[in-house]
Amino acid sequence: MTSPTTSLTKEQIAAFHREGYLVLDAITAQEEVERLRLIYDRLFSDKIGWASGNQFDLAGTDEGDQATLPQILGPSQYAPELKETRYLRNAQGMARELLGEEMLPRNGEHMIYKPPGIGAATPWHQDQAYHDPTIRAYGVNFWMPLDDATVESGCLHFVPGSHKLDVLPHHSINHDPRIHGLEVDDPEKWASKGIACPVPAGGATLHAAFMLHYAGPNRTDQSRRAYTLAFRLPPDQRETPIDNYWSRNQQTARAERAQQANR
Ligand SMILES: O=C(O)CCC(=O)C(=O)O
Repeated sequence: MTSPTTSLTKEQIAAFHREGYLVLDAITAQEEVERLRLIYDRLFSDKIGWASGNQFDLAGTDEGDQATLPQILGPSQYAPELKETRYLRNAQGMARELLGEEMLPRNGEHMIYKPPGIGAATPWHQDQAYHDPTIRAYGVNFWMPLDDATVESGCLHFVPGSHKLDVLPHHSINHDPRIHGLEVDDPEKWASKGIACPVPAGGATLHAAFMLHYAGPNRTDQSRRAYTLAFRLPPDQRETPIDNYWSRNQQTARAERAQQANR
């Protein structure tokens, strides 16, 4: 069995900065993957975080019973044991190797689940399209599947070098402002340049903050569970904010629940 990677080689660091992504066979131990699957399944089956808008359907309007792309933001606030994982320790160390000592101590995290047979595609997008349009925040996302991620089950695809682009225009999935998930405009242009990155359970892909990426639908009868950790450098203020009309125009049930919860 492959041992977990705890640090990156010089070649991997150079490849990350050149291409914008890396693939690792193992970032944590299989025993931890097994423990994480139990926590993950509980969070989704109990709809933890739904009332506060932290759990929602990334590809839908939250109206039906069955979400096709459920996502949880900040899962460790509901399962504090997630703050003590080997995955987090290893990712933190490698993120520091990539970003340097300036890296912010607090990391972001989310989980995206593609249920067997019905898990929807995560369209081509840049993570920065979701974020504050007044700043430029460089960083790295670690994406660890808890099941072997294949092209058929929804592994990530990247466009090499696209992390050097600024934020491109995006729109809500299906051009429906009730849907939280974003898609870059003209996705076909990028799809033809995408490289699929299958990765075993407990392995990881790493991608830079502006990277164009995609994950296909889950066409298998197995779950595709994935857990993302995000590390950032202190942001630069932009002279001119991005016009992120795609987020301003959204009216999602998730945002409505978050507002209610904060009242
Ligand atoms: O898990 C997925 O389907 C997409 C993940 C992703 O886009 C991310 O974590 O940045």
